[in-house]
Amino acid sequence: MRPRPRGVRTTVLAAALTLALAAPFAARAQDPPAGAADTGERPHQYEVSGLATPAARTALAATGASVDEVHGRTAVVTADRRQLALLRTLGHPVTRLPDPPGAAAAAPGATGFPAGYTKYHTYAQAMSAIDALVARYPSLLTKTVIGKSHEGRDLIALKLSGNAARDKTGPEVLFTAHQHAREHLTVEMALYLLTEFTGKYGTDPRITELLDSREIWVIPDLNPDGGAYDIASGAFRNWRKNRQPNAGSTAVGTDLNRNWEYEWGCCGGSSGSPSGETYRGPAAASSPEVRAVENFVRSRVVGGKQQITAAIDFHTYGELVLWPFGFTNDPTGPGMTRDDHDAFAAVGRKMAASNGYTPEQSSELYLTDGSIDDWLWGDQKIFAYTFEMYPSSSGAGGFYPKDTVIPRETARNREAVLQLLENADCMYRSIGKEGTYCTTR
Ligand code: 0X9
Ligand code: ZN
Repeated sequence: MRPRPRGVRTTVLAAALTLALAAPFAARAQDPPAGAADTGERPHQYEVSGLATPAARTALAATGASVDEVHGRTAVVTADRRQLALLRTLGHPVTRLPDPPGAAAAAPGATGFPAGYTKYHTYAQAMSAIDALVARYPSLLTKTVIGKSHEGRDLIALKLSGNAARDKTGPEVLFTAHQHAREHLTVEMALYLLTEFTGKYGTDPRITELLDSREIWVIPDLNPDGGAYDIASGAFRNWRKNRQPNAGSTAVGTDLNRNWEYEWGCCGGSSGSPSGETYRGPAAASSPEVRAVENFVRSRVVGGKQQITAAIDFHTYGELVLWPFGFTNDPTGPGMTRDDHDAFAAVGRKMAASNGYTPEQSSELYLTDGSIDDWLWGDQKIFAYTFEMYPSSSGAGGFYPKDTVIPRETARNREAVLQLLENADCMYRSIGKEGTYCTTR
C-alpha cells in the first residue's frame, strides 16, 4: 500500500494544479474546426513519472486525460494530442507506451472482437447469451429494460432471485458493469455472475441460501454504444466515454463515471471540456445511461426505504477495491460517519484479501467527482464499491487483456461477491455494531 500523504500541499503542486485546472479552457479555444475532432485518431497511453501524491495525480486528470493506472510515483494515462501537450506543461517526464495488442489488425466494418479476443461478448452476443439464460432459468432470472442508450440500445437489468414470485424481506444487492467503453472484461464479469448464480442454484448451498434470502440485480452493460464503437473499426479505439454528441463541439461523449448526481463537478475530479476523457457532461445525469440507472435505483425505494444495501461497479484495470468518497480526500465528513467509513473499509479489505486486489478509499488514487459510488452512497446510502479488475499494469494488457484470462479473472471475484452478499443484510456487523444499526432488519 502506498503511504497516505494527506494534507501535503507544496507550492509546486498547488501551482501545477492551478495550471492544469486552467488548461482545459485554454485548450478549448484551440479546438480543431468542425468535423476535424472526431476523425478516429486514437488517444494513446503514456507513462508519467515523478508523481508523489494524489494531488499530483489529480492535476494530471484535470488536463482531461484519464488516469488509468497508479504505481507509487508513476501513473499511466490515456491522452489525445491536446491533453498530451497540457500534460507536458506540468513538467513530469512523459513516455509513450505501446498501443493495445491487436490494435494493428484493423478490419474496417468489423462488428466483433479481433483475433485473440473473440471470446469477449459484443453487445448483441451478450444480449443473446442473457436471453438464453432467462429462457433456461425462468424462475431464477428475469430481465427488465430500464431505458435506452443514446443510440437506442436497450439498457437492461437482470433480477436473480431463488423464489422470484415471493416478495422477500432480505436485502437487494446491485452489480453494474461497463461504464467505460474499453473495459470489456467487466461485461464478462457480469455474464459470469449470471451464469454462476443460475447454474449453481440448488446445488451449491451458499449460492442457494443467498438467492433464497436476497435479490440480486445485475446491470451488465451501462455503455453499450461506447463498447460497440470501441471495436467497430476492427482495431480497439481506446474509447472510454459514451457516444452522446456535445452541443457546440465536435468532440463526442460524456464520461459516465463523472455524470452522477452527487457533488457533480464539485472538486476538480472531472473535466468541463467536451474533449476531455473525463468530461462530466453539461449537467448531472445528462446522459441517458446514467439517468436510466439512477431512476432504476430510485425505483427500489419501497415504503420510503431503499431496498438495495450494497453494490459493486466493475471497471478495469488496476486490481483495486475502492470505496467512497472520491470527491474528497477526507475519510469522514458530511455524509460519511466514522462507523460508515469503518464498515466500508472492513468489508472492502476482506473482499480484497480474497481476490488479491489493493483496498483503499478511491480518492487515494486521484479525485473523482460525479462517480457512481459517490452517488449510490451519498444519495441513496448504498454501500457501493468500485472494483478495478485485472490486470495490474499496462504491460499485462491494460484495458485489452486477451480472452484467455476471462475465466480466471472473473472467477477471481467470486468470493468477494459472495462476501458482499453475505454482509449486505447488515454491513455494520463487520465492525461489531449490528446492535446499533441493524435491529430493524
Ligand atoms: O476514473 C475512474 O472512473 C475509475 N478508473 S478507470 O480507469 N476505470 O476509469 C476510478 C474511479 C475511482 N473513483 C471512484 N470510485 N469514486
Ligand atoms: Zn472504468
